[in-house]
Amino acid sequence: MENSYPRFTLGEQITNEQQDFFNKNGFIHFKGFIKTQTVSDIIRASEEVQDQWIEKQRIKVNGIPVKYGKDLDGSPIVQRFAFINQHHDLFAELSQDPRFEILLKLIGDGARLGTEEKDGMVLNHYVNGPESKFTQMGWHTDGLRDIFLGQKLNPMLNVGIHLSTLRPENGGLRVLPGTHKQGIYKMLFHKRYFLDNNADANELAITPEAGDLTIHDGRLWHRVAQSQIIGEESRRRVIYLPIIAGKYEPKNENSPTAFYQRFAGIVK
Ligand SMILES: O=C(O)CCC(=O)C(=O)O
Ligand SMILES: [Fe+2]
Repeated sequence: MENSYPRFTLGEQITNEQQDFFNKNGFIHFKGFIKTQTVSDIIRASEEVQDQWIEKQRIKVNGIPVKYGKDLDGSPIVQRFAFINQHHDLFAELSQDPRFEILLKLIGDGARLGTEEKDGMVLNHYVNGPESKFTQMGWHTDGLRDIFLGQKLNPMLNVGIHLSTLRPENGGLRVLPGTHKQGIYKMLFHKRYFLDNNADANELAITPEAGDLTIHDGRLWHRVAQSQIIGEESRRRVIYLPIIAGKYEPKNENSPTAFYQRFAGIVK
């Protein structure tokens, strides 16, 4: 498994070098987007939302199922929060960081942050312990859901804000660089969606420090590898926020749960 790739610094605008790297590889990694203190504040805020959702036994947010699991001590936790930006001021503020405007340019004109669309701002929390179920995610592209919904495949990028520092043995995001340019057939059939958890000889391990930001193209094949470490050191939290183009389709509490969301629930 390859693990060397450049880290960039986000400035006032995307440089030609950054744009070229992103166009060629379908992902890019920026160091130090948020400070250590902010990372801690965000984690604490997610625990506040978690307490409320557990208390209210919230099953869905805007039609998107809340994913529950067990922590190392057996206590209930939320492992996938959708639209977390609509449930805590800190996440709402994070989604309004003006630096996202710079990132929108990666996709071209007419792009926006999907704060009210798709799954909004998502927070994933993985932990590898005796009762864990949500420890990995099989190979997939994020854009497939548009095809499932019978829609045109609109340009889509996924911005990741990483809240945990990872080494390759911690598992985490694995990408197949360049696969965003392989056309619709490969996008549909390159691997078995969500069922294939095997390492690929060409995969690259994304190894962020807490506070780093990554972006991947919606057509890029990727997976989440299971941590080889068990226990507290396996804990991993990451936020995703989509950059989208095309028709504006906000969701609300009456939004239906789509078929692909049950399919996408195949995670172990
Ligand atoms: O947890 C991650 O880093 C990636 C998750 C992911 O690929 C997804 O939710 O679509
Ligand atoms: Fe994904």
